[in-house]
Amino acid sequence: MEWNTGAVRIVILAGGVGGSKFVLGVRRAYPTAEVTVIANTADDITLHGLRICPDLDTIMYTLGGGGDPARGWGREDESWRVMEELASYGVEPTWFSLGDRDVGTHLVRTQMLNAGCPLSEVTSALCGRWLAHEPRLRLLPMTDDRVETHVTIPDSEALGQRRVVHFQEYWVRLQARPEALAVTLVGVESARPAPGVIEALQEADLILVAPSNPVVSIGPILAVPDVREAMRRASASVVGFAGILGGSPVLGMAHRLLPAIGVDVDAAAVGLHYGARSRGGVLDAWTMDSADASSAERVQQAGLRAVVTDLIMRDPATTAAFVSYAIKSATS
Ligand code: FO1
Repeated sequence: MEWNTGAVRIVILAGGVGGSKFVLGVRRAYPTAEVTVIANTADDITLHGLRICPDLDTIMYTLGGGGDPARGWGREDESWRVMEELASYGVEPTWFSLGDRDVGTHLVRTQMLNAGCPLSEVTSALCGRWLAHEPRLRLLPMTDDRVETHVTIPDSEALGQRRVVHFQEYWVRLQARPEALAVTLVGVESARPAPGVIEALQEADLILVAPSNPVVSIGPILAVPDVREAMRRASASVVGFAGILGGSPVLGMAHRLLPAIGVDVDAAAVGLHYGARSRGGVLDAWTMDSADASSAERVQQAGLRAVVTDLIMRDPATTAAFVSYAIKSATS
């Protein structure tokens, strides 16, 4: 299929920081495509009375040109006066830094949620500001229902005991240092796909799984009931991209979480974890970096088309290059 003609419909499953870079590349590679991003919401957290949606905001800010390129999350040209005031009041937690401009987003979202607006409507309203210049780009939360990733870790106070922390505490306050004994997606069993999610997957010409964290970014999206089934039934080709390169994550800390779900920190292992549609999984093709070329055979034997290329997302043009190469290779 010629992907660069007219309104090809591309659906991307993505997390936050890595996901945003990937979406920028897809947008660059297919400027005329209708792109729907289905974003992870299990990172979401309520702090200081505000509902914070890191992956939605990171994608929204990055695609909208308002993100901080150095941090990869939050707003550019940020200030931290609100956090300074909270700290002066001795209010906890201070380990999760909310920039003053970012607080504006959380105030609008929290106000709309409290007025009864579902998260998908809130997201659409916020994107009215950020993505007005991108009419062919739609950002959907995976679900409007509350799902939160919790991590079980050893209790440093009581030997042999365990305790459970919110993903953000594990990731930001604890810097993913403790061993992740288990990862639980609280509420996912009763979550329903957000409006438009299933339809987008059914109508897609191409479905892409971004090189986001397989455990806490892509995992929750696939765990929302009916999403896996919609991907397996989709008429589109489903192409996944490894975020692990040569045995370690390109960015983030997937290596601290993959062991908790019994998956090796290895590009091929993640592809096999998602699985080939012909074997009950969700992928048709799995793209790995040249550093993992030796694993291509193993990926093919698992029923997947193995694509090997340079997967480092240095900038949108580089990402666009490997995305279009992978899609041509996977669908020809
Ligand atoms: N990451 C950090 O490492 N430290 C922070 O203080 C922090 C604050 C923060 C605030 C809003 C937001 O949207 C994201 C934020 N992040 C922070 C990043 C966040 O933990 C990650 O983007 C995702 O949750 C993981 O993909």
